[in-house]
Amino acid sequence: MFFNQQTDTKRDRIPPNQKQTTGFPVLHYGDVPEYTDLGAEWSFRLFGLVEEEVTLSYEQMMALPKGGTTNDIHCVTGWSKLDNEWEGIPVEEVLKLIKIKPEAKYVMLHAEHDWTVNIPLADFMKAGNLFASKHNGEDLTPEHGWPLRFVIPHLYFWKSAKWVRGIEFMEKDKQGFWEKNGYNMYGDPWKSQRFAWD
Ligand SMILES: Nc1nc2c(c(=O)[nH]1)N[C@H]1C(S)=C(S)[C@@H](COP(=O)(O)O)O[C@H]1N2
Ligand SMILES: [Mo]
Repeated sequence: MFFNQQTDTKRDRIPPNQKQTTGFPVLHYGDVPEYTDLGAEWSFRLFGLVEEEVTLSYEQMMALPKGGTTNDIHCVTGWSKLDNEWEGIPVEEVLKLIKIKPEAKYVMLHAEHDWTVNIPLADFMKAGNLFASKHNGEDLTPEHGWPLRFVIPHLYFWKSAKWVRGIEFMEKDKQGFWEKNGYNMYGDPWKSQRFAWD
């Protein structure tokens, strides 16, 4: 009646202690990688608990079937950005290339400069997860992860590795870069799982 339905619906999409932003902040540790020749400098490796390890060139990776996903970004530092459209390679298309050993229960994503992030395998395999090359119709910018970043819509945005270069399949959970620095092993924004003790 006296409230705006649209605004109210959007408010329901902002988790506890988050504020909506319309900008797109840039957050990461270290330098933005620079590439001059992706054919020579870039590869994507599937390794760890797999029957046979696979390494893809940039061309082979980009030739995989494409898909899209949308998400609301929730950054652990407190900003949320609604309605992001991502295009890229769905996780299931990448997983078709390997046979995962049954004892694998977690993945570690490996990014440029040895940056890492850990995710349970079941969460990693969820439909809607994407290796994205485009955001809102435009190629990713270098600072947002070009040429390829992971997007996992249901977890805090630090689990969405920029400049991703590989997937390691593991039996036991291990801390990635931010997890070693006190962040939560799982990172559910709706449960405010920001830090190790949350
Ligand atoms: N390779 C890499 N990916 C990363 C990070 C990083 O430091 N290195 N930081 C994470 C964090 S903490 C956040 S909030 C998001 C930020 O993504 P954006 O800069 O596109 O907003 O990237 C995530 N992915
Ligand atoms: Mo973050």
